[in-house]
Amino acid sequence: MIVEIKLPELGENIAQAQVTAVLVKEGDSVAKDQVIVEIETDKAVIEVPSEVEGIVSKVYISEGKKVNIGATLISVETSQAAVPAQKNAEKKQEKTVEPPIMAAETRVESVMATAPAGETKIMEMTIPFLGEGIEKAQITQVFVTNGQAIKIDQAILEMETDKATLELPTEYGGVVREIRVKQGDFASVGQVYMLLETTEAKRMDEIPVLEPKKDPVKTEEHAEVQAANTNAGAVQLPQVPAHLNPGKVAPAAPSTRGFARQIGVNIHEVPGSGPGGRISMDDVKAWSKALHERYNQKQTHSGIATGVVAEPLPDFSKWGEIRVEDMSNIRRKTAEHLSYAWATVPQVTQFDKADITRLEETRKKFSAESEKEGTGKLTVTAILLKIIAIALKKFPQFNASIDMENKRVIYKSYFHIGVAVDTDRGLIVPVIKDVDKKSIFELSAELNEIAVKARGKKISLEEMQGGNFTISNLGGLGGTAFTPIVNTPEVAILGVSRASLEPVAENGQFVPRMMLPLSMSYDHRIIDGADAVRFTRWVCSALEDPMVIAMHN
Ligand code: CAO
Repeated sequence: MIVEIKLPELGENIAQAQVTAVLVKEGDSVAKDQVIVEIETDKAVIEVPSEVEGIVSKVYISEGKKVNIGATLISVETSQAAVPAQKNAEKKQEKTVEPPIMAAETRVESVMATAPAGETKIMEMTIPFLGEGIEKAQITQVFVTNGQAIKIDQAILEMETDKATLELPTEYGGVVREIRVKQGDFASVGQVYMLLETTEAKRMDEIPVLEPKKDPVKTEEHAEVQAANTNAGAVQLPQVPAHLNPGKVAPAAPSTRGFARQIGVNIHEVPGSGPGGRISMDDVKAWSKALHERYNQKQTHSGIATGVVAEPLPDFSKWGEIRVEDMSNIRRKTAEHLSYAWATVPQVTQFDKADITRLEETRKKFSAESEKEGTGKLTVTAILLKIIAIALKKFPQFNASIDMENKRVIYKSYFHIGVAVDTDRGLIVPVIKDVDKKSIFELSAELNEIAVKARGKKISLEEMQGGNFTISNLGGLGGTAFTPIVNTPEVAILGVSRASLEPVAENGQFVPRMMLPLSMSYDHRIIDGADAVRFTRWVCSALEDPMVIAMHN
């Protein structure tokens, strides 16, 4: 018989929800409790399970559509006698005692409760794979204490790797028996951080479904990733599947999507091994590992020798008192990255000065409006973001990367710009995406937002990737000029120092003008000195006449 699966009650005042992923299609087998649809309300992403097992006979919804509570999502042809009357009664009773919102977390718990209860045992919880090339992380916070009851997906630790700060959720519920790390410790991947008393019930996304129908293409892709992991000699990274549309929500649990985001993996690129291409945590880890292996192989093949034998340090304590501290992960990564950039890129710095007297008048006028609108104060950095995006369009070799291994230049048609942010943990460079498509007000709001996030350790690895060019404005602090280091694999970086009033000769007389010093470092392998002058001059001309932005935008 046919059973219609409807959109359940989602909570008070929620009349409808948007479909973000349809995980089954007509003809698919579904198991009872298998997630069939993912929807989003203004409060949460919710997974809707099938109430019965059978074959999907019709799908009434599609991604992006809004559906009302009670609307039929799919119908399932089942051999069971529908949902037994007694079960219906139980369900009604459940509804009166359970909170109406069937959030992902609530569902996990309910699956745990109904999963075959195993014996209570003590499990050693280990630091999982944290991302490409990351072997250890510093524990910056421990959220739980001995004896505390915890739920699946609850954050246990906050850790700082050399790339980002991330929260480690538990994959099992239970009671914390022993916490083996403390704030400030460095913990290695694979190290036991907690003993957990648990019934070892399986996670929701690990519960096997009834004979899942596998998408043959995706299964092959997944096999390639697995092969890449085990065959270090011949790493073949699977092609990004063409049908994956980054605009859509990927078929993965919110916790899996969050994990991918935290370790800097684009979830849309990950081949899912589950039914209907559903992506598990293990799929994300396998994909990230394959990317890392390819990266390592490229480093070996490119034959770039950056290593210089380190001179041994003298014993400084011979000359006075000293204090020795481990480098933080961010400091270590910055040191490694900048050494690499300095040693491998033949870089030159072009200096110039822009007369921003007129721009300052305009900026101050609009800054008041911007603060009134709640988008924060408008600074020269936000205006420079816009100007640089236009300049990158005019000078494409500044919006490129060099592939020395294949002797190619990669030109990018998107305009993502990094902004160096000074934080108490060191330098962090979040990336503002699609700068060319945003207004200066929008850029100002985003700049304020990412600076706050970076300083509050809330920036994810994904938000620091994909930049084509970097702006480093030290002018808020002072200085007349500096030579920034190109942030590889980008090919240019703009350093900005403090604007000050200077006497400028005009019609035989000195007049006071507000001058902004610029220092643009560039990769001389792709950018010639004359191009550097043209680029920097163009940036100055755009700063000098605000109409230039309007004319070229
Ligand atoms: N000249 C003169 N004044 C400047 C200026 C400049 N180049 N740049 C900013 N200012 C002013 C601002 O207008 C603001 O003035 P008010 O307080 O009077 O409004 C003040 O300095 C502070 O600005 P800000 O720093 O808060 O804002 P911003 O948008 O200009 O910069 C950010 C944001 C994140 C780039 C900045 O805060 C920062 O962290 N800079 C350091 C970057 C860094 O460390 N680079 C080194 C990397 S190594 O190459």
